[in-house]
Amino acid sequence: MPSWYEEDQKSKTRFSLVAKQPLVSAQSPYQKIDLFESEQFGVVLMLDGLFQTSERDEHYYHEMLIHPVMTSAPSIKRVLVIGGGDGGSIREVLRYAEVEHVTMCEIDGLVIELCKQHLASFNVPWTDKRLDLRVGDGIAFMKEHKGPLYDVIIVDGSDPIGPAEGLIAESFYAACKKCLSPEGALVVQSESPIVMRDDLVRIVKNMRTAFPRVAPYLGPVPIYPSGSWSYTLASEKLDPRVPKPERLAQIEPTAKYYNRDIHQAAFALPSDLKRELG
Ligand code: SPD
Repeated sequence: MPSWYEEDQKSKTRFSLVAKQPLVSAQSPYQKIDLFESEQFGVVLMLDGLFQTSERDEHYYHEMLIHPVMTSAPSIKRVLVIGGGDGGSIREVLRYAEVEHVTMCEIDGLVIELCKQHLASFNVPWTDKRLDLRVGDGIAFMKEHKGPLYDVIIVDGSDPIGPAEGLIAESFYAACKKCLSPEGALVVQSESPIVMRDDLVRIVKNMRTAFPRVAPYLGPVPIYPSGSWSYTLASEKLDPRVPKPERLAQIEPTAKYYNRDIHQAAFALPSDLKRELG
């Protein structure tokens, strides 16, 4: 009998992947963690019944979450990643020679440990000297942070249900702004523009309460509901559609999905979404 793993989206739609072999099913203090070897996407990570990442499609998500902001921000010396326990986001951030310091704050240490074991193919440079890895609540970290400001903040959170709901609140974006340098930029994953459009619209509206420039953009992620995903980049005045050639030159030769043309095209939005966002 094939074993199916199913993501139920608010009891309106279900998306499924068939497993060759279950690997782990664990309950951490924060969430249910499942890892399984799928037929088509290699090892897949699920949290609380929602697909997070897979060996075969992770590059679509991580390259598009990270590179538009990292190639366009004025400075990328100090970077903060909230969430991202599988390590794909910090791997992409650490590709840039200009990056001097990365803080990663992930709430669930068990996610990190299990991903190190079962998603070793992500090749995350966990021992890079520039990385300051913290296990803790990203919302509290942001509110309590008193140290040097960050040039870039990246929110690689789970879907905004339960504890992750705080990651899309107006107060969270205000806290991000306080931790950013005046020319800094924030980028967040902002859900499916098709089946979670209400969430995307709410995220953009909440970000606009803290930042004058808010730019959503799109890309494919095959294992996420609807296959189409959004990200939103916010700043005081950055035009994120213009990547810096010297940064692109560090990334394009090895990227699987991201390049300059994809970067620029990603900011083109469907007409109905443009109207909805106002
Ligand atoms: N529906 C999935 C949203 C997941 C966003 N985070 C994924 C973590 C990958 N690093």
